[in-house]
Amino acid sequence: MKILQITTLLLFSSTVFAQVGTNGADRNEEGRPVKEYNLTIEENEMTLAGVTAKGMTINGSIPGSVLEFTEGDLAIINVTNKMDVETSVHWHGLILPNFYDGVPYLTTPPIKPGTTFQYRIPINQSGTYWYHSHTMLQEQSGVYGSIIIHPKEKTTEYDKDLVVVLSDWTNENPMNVLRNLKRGNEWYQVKKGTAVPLGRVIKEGAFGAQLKFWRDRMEGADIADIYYPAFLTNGKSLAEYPEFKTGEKVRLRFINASASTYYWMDFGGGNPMVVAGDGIDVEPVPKSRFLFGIAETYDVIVTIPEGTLEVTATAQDGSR
Ligand SMILES: [Cu+2]
Repeated sequence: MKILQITTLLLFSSTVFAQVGTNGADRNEEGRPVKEYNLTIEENEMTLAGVTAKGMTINGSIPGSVLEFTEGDLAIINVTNKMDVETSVHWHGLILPNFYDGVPYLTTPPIKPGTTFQYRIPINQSGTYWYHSHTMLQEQSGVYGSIIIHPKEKTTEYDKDLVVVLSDWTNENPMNVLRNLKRGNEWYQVKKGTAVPLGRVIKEGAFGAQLKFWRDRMEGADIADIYYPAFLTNGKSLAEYPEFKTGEKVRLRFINASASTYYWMDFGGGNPMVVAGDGIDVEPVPKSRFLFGIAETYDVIVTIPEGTLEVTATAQDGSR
């Protein structure tokens, strides 16, 4: 069995991405091929990686649909808001008319409950990008998805594509998370087991440092502020792709759609070559370990070995 296995470690869950209503044949007045997608955002209770929370889904899933285009297309994206709060979609990394940038009250009107907003974006670039809500803390609740844009002429040799969206998932109301952070208490450190009892601080002779931390309102272990009960790879704790064959070159399009998590990416083989960063082609560079920041994208071509290739994403604070 040759399996490409990507894991953020934890239990299990459902839903990958689904593509919707595409239309490759039509052309607009300028002669651009028109590619149209319909995205519906609604509130759904979701169990992801064994953790159930009130989520916000796109076409019923987290992450939302993969939007696939070719450079030169006209993207028409109809976003319907079936929630009882307003929403928005920002197209992260796309070069587009300002009016469609999706920042509510700044560039684009918010999408009111029960309405549909149509985005019309001429696609003038290629690469791996993503989209997310730009309203309140909706991104943490699940309003994000991926964008793939193929170049007019192929710039890189590979056999297949796979989008890999990483994200963090909490069963807390994101507003409560923010409130806890603003209070500057140690709630999440206690949950992670990184809070140090005062007795030990004094015993180690670190009381002065602790006083300074308190004065600065800093937590003791501050690599990551929030405790997450789950991290997701395409909506799962363990995502497996048995469809790839030994010797195939697969372009993994990694997107860090987390609200608050950096990951260490580790490749257990496959001669990983980084070929793009944030959508832009780079001189291919071999890398089997790198730190993956929030909102970044990296394209990595791997060669499927005999057996299983495992890629691991570990939260920077080591919590999962
Ligand atoms: Cu963004």
